[in-house]
Amino acid sequence: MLDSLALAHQVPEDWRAQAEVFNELFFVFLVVGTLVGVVVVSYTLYNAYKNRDDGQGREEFDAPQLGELPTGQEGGKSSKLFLSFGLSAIIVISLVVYSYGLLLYVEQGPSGDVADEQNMEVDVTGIQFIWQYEYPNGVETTGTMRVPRGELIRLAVTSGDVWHNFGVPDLRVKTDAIPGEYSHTWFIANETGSYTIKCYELCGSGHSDMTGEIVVMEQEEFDEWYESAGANVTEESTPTPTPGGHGEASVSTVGDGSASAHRAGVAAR
Ligand SMILES: [Cu+2]
Repeated sequence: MLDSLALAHQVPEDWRAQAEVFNELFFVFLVVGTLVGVVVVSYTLYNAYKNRDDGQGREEFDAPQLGELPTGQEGGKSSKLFLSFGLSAIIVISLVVYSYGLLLYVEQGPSGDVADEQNMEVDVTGIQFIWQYEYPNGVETTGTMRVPRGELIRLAVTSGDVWHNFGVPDLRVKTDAIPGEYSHTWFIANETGSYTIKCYELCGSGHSDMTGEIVVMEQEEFDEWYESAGANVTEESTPTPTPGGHGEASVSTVGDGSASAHRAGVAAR
């Protein structure tokens, strides 16, 4: 809760990290569950005390027999029944609607013009037993994914061999990595530092070593790294022109084009 206040100046107000959403869900369910529990247990104890056997016996009390439904003795019992069913229904339906709305947000991520422009999409590929990343400018890294703080990062996750599952517990991010398919997820890391990536699908003998790291950097620091890494890519991947004239690398062209398009939005902030 405090975190989200402190971060309000960095990202549009309706952008919330998945971790914040899940923390809120947990908090709301904890509070509502506790309140309902306290009311139910207190009311039960109160009635147990009020109707205790004090040796004086209430002769007019016509206790229901086994298999017989209580009819309501001193009136008002059926309205209590309706009240308790009604309240339960209201609480349960409200929770369902509320969590469904939040889970839709978790599925799709922040939307709107700002989110469409200010994001960076990283392709993630799981291969026995490493994680590889490809940035919009063509930079490819293995193991460590560098991202700027407070930025919307969209991930397109796939696999190069068997089923894997890309998960970052501290960012509450987890999605399948399946050959021939892309699973989409996203995250916003609001603090610099390092977050551990693990594989959550038993994928072979090296499964437990299939870890990686997300390094969250300050924007300027990231830009510096990104640009220098991008410059290397262009140099390295441009093949020496051959006499045949087919040497213009499509890799570097694609890299430059899509990279500047993506990064333009990010840099414009
Ligand atoms: Cu794996």
